[in-house]
Amino acid sequence: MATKVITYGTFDMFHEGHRRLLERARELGDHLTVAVTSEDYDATRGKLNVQEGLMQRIEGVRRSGLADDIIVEEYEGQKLHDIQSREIDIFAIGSDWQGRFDYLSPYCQVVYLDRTKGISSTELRAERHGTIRMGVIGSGRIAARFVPESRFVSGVSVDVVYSPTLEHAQQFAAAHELDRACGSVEELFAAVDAVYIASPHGTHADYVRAAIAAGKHVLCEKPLALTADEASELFALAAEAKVVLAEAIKTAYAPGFRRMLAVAQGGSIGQVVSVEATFTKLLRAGREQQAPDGGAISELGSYVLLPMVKLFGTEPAAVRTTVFQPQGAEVEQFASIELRYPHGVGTARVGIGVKAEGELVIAGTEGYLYVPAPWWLTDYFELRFEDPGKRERYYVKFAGDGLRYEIGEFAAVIRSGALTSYMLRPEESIALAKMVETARSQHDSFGVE
Ligand code: C2G
Repeated sequence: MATKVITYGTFDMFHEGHRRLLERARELGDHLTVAVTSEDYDATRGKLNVQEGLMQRIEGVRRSGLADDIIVEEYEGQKLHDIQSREIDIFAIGSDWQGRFDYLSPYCQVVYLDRTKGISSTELRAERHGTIRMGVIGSGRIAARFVPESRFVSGVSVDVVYSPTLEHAQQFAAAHELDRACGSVEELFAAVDAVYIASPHGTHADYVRAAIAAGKHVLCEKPLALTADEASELFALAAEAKVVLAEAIKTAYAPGFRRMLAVAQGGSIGQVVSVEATFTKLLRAGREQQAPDGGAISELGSYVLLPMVKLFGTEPAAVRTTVFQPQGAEVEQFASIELRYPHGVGTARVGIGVKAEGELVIAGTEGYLYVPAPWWLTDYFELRFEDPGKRERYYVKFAGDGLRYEIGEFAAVIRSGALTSYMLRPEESIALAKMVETARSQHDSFGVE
């Protein structure tokens, strides 16, 4: 009896990594079925930036000459159906999915094939079909979430990492199947088109300057800079060098948050008068608890100030901050930032040693918009009115942990040749830096005596 193998994928801009995967899948048996994802299915599973239509992607697979049969994957759960109805013996998939398809093992053999590392760096530039090669600076908590999320963005390939401690970079590269760990930033710059900076706050600006000087596009974790002057300088450098500089405030790029802003601005709640946003995280020990760059404001301020900037603008008439810093703590644990604008007020609360309800309330002259915690991962919100029976509910997909949306927009902006994104404009990032700087300077704390 012939051994039947099946594999699944988007196969956008069919490349060397895809070809090698199909070759090895084929060698596992006598007959290979390749299932190509439909546009709808990619949308529901949160795959972003797919460049080619279904027909073109099928054509790419067909031209490889490696598939005996090509089918379309249209819905969640289809794999189980295909395997049973087609009497499949082996399900093969790349190792970036390690463990994720073990649930199929009662029905067939599940094989994870090593993904091709650094595929885009081994191909000639012209042959890369516009794949954007990215490198990661930093190997900590956020960097670790970035790599798996990047795999959901078609046309982006994260292949290299740099960390001042080479051993950490090597461990990171091994854990995330990257091509290599770099011993210097220069080595990293030489291997990529763009960088993601996920290093400690105080080091962001220097890495951004170095990356821009090397002609690389930059996606930098928030806060991009801790002062408005520094943020302005960095955006000016990027504009001059004609590279994209984007601040990675993931909420700004999330479909639910953008939808929520559009509803708030669309007049359903009348004129917006008040915005209240809270974000707290219990971060016991670590860099966030250390002076001079840690503290609730620098850690979380960009998130809670974002809706203010989006709804009221970049220039508050006044900012007033009250912070709580217990004796013995190096940095503030909680802060309440009040902003006055010509047409409204904002209240932003942040905490790294305090837990509170992380909700967002946008009050207008006709009603209010309520986003339950965690509002910064917006996937649901409600419109509420004087009449409690009148309520409108909105559900918006938020896939994975949401980093893919900022990566997707960053790549789309690079590809389009534009240098900035309307989702978070340079002047908005600069305004956020200014608010964070002002709030931190108003550190007349009351604490435990
Ligand atoms: N792949 C690889 N090496 C690369 C890139 C991709 O081995 N450098 C593999 C992937 O692991 C996958 C296949 O090529 O097995 C297709 O990759 P994609 O087109 O990115 O599709 P993917 O999102 O992995 O879809 O139902 C869909 C499947 O779950 C996988």
